[in-house]
Amino acid sequence: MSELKALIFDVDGTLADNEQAGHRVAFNRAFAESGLDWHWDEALYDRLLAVFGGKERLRYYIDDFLDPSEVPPDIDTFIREVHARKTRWYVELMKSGAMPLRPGVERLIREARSAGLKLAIASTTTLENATALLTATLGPESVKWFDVYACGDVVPRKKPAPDVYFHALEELGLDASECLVIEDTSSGLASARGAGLPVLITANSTTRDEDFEGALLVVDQLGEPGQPMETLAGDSADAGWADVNLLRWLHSRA
Ligand code: XBP
Repeated sequence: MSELKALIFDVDGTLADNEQAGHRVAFNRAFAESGLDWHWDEALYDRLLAVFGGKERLRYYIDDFLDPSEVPPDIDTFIREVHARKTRWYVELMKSGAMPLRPGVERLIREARSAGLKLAIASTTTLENATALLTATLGPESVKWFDVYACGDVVPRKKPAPDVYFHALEELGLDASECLVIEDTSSGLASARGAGLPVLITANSTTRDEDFEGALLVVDQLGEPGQPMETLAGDSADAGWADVNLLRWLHSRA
């Protein structure tokens, strides 16, 4: 394995637990603003998370959960407009400071920067949403800490297709063997593995029972001194938290 030169982070569920408390809330506000009586509760949203991407998720809901008589006429325009409203609500929510980063995320990002590693984002969500989360949690300067943003519609096929990770690698100018990905879902894992990338999984309450075969290590969070992570699969060398040394060691074994 080559030397580790970059960390590529997924956003939703990996940096923050923002699907239910962020994206779902923003969708519901966009529905109300659009004069729709739709409401996605937590249980329904868990099912809708099977499809990645907000616009794709809306289409899935319309196709599979609505009666044909309820389907709006110009569906492409409808989805684009509702999703644009949802993005505005999501950014507002982030600005209100409602969304903390998961344990260990800020520490690891700062350590990686000090160690001279490049940082990248590879996410299904929009660039606006990714930078709104970073700005709200780490400050506006943090947006520049990331060398590459591979986000949203930059590639036509979203995760679990590998396209977004191929795109991130091209923009980084690095080989897959020089990077490590941090993801939270089996679809994200499949996407990164499809691009030949080694993956550390930081599972969350929604994803912890998914199949993470092929990940270097599966933990329940990145951990902090005083708030150790739990190893769910793989060898963490008894580390209590994921730091650059642990990531280098994992990477060398990939
Ligand atoms: C997670 C997602 C996203 C968000 C919605 O992506 O599936 O679709 O739920 O985001 P990732 P948008 O794990 O790759 O960050 O509405 O902006 O598409």
